[in-house]
Amino acid sequence: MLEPVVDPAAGTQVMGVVNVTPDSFSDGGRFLDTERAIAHGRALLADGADILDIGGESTRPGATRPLLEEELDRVVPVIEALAADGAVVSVDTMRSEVAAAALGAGASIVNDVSGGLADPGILDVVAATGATYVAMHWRAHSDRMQRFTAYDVPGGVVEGVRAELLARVRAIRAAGVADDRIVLDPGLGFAKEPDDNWPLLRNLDRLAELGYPLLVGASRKTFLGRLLAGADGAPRAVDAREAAGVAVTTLLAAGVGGARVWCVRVHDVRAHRDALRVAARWTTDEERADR
Ligand code: PMM
Repeated sequence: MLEPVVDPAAGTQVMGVVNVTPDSFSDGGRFLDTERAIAHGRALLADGADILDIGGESTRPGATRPLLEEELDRVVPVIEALAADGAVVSVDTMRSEVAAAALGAGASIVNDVSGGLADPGILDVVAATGATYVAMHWRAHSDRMQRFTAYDVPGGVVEGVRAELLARVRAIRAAGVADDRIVLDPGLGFAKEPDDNWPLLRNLDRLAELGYPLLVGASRKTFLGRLLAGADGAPRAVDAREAAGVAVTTLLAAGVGGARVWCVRVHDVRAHRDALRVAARWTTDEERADR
């Protein structure tokens, strides 16, 4: 059985994103994609990542799903190499077969953006192995999730997400996953209008009340692109949203959402790590040692 990954006493963890998806600028095939992803993971470790999140399925709005075999071919060799380097590895998948293969290859966390809704068998894999399980709030696959952005309940999106996550917690526990292996995630950008993400960030305490550590993925998301839209209304480009994501991390670390966040899932690890260092130093009384 795997040991739990979450140390409640540790500071905010940084999860670096390693997307293993085909590079449209290269015709080098699978080998180059694999090598590039491994090199990227090593660079994120050097930048201070605590965890590497390795995924072979894009979940950006509108994305279509890869075949199972494609997803396995993408992630397993990358996980093997980075786990052999000693990295704490998370697999970003909704499929039980991929979760099982990833755990066999050295991963210790299953990051399931569907919270067990896409393939309920994934919960049995997690329970049998003792893996840590990140359950994100989700309503539908990415090619149609933006049709499901209505939260017609008292309290709106915050209470809607809370209730739906609580239902997932019940299913996850019923499958035999231990409480100290469960992490919850509000699922920023998934079946949410851009303006829905802000109340979720502002009211993270409502999700923390469920009693599990929280993971938040704001990095490079559309809602930040919309916030930073130019005068013509066009959203800021994906690769120019990092500073806004770092601001989110800083505010989370300062507890502005009313809750401590266990982990942030980010692309530019060094920038977010720096922000967390500032926040930690700000709140630690080491004045004497400095003089
Ligand atoms: N976002 C994406 C993918 N995986 N996993 C978790 N737990 N939380 C997220 O917010 C999340 C995720 C999509 O973002 P990307 O396309 O930039 O990786």
